[in-house]
Amino acid sequence: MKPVILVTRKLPDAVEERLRRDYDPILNPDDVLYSSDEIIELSRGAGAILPCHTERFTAEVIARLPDSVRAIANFSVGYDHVDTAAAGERGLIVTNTPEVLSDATAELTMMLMLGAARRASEGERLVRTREWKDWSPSFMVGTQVTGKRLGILGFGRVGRVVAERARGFDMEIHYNDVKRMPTELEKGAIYHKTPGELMPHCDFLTLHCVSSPETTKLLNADLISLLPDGAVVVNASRGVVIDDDALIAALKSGKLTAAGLDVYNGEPDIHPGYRQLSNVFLMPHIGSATKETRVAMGFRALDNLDAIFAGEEPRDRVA
Ligand code: 8YV
Repeated sequence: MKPVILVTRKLPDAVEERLRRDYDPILNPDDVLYSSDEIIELSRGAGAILPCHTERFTAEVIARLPDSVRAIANFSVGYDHVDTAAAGERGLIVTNTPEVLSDATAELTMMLMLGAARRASEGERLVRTREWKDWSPSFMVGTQVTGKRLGILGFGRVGRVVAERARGFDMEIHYNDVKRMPTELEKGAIYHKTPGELMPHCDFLTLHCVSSPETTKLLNADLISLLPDGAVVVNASRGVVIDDDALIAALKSGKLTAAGLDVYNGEPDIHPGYRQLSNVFLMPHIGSATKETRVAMGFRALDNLDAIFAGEEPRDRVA
């Protein structure tokens, strides 16, 4: 008998095809957003759950999962929506999908950087609303990206691909991470021991750290005050890394020129302050949203499930 897998969201056709071939999947063709109670109910008899970051597995939810569930194979690289300690205690295997989304997320990061620096939101609005009437040498003047210093907070897989792409814009790369990377991964990037030491070197700052108690509200008023005046901040990691009130205040005061954001505290119900600002370029959490990447994420989650049901150690085990 094929193992039963609860798939919480509608996945790409190729992924669902492979699911049907190798498993007995409970699919969600209408892509309904399930409540925790529904997930618990639907997973009765399932051997594993294949969720997205939209489903939260708190300690309480994990405790109520049916005994049949052996694994949570996430369709995401981030797994802050799963209480891994509670999962570990219960003997649940948890996996994620690293690497396959680094290129797509780095592309989106470049888009945020360029969009924020070159005032993409304002420009697009002017064209769409027919408010664009004229041209002048001072019209829609933004900040140049080429040749600037880029600070990368979190020099993991995504951060390093961003560095690679930014080198194409002749940017000077600076970074901070918990430890210094080997020279072959640094490729000339300049290491700073603490986030505070990194800040003064960032004409542009991009955040690529994982969500954790240590990184919650890491970019706060103190850290922002250490950035050069007029810096641009970009975030395609997790919203929790930013103290929204502090970022909004800095964007209002002119301390920061602009920001480009793809992820938010409480998304999709974001801090209302962002909507009022013209110097923010806002995207709806689409870092990994390319056809190629979404299929690769699904296949990677299935590779992990294949290993688990073959009694092997899955490649991307995080708990
Ligand atoms: C996904 C992400 O859209 O993988 C992640 O951690 O944030 C995004 O790329 C989402 O999480 C899919 O579940």
